[in-house]
Amino acid sequence: MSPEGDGPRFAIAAARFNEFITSSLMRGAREGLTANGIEESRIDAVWVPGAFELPLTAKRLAQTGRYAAVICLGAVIRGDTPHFDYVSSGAAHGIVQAGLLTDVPIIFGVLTTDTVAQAMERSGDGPSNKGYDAALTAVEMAGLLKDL
Ligand code: INI
Repeated sequence: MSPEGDGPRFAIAAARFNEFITSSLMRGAREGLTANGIEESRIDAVWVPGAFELPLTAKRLAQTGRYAAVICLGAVIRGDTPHFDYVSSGAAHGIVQAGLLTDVPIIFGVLTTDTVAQAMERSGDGPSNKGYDAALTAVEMAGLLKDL
C-alpha cells in the first residue's frame, strides 16, 4: 500500500469569485465523487481568486502526479463588460491546454451564464449541479485514460 493509501485521488480547484455559486459547485463535485465510491479522504480541494487562475493551478496539481483527474470549478456570469469573454475564454482554453500538457484529465466545471438565475439553476441539488456533473466526467475520464 502506498503511504497515501490505495485508489485514485482527485483534486478540485475552485474559484472564489461568485463564491455563492462556486461553493454549491464544490458541494456538488464532492457529492458526485463520493457517490461514485471516492472517499472524502481521497479528495483535495484548493481555492483560487477567479476562473482565470484555474488553468495554471490545475496544471500544477496535475503535474504532482498525485491525481487521476483535476476538476475545475468556477462561475463566470456575463455582466455589462467584455471581461466575461476574456475570463471565460481564458479559462476554457487554459484548461484544455493544461490537460494536453500534463496528460491528466482536467475537467471544465465552469459555468458561463448570462444571468445569476441561470448560474443558480445549474448549481442546485442533485445531478443537474454542474459540479456533480464534472465529478462524473472526472471519474469516467480517469478510468478511460488508465485503460488506454
Ligand atoms: N472571475 C470569475 O471567476 N467569474 C467572473 O464572472 C469574473 N468576472 O466577471 O470578472 C471573474 N473575474 C476575475 C478573474 O477570474 C481573475 O481572478 C482576475 O482577472 C485576476 O486575474
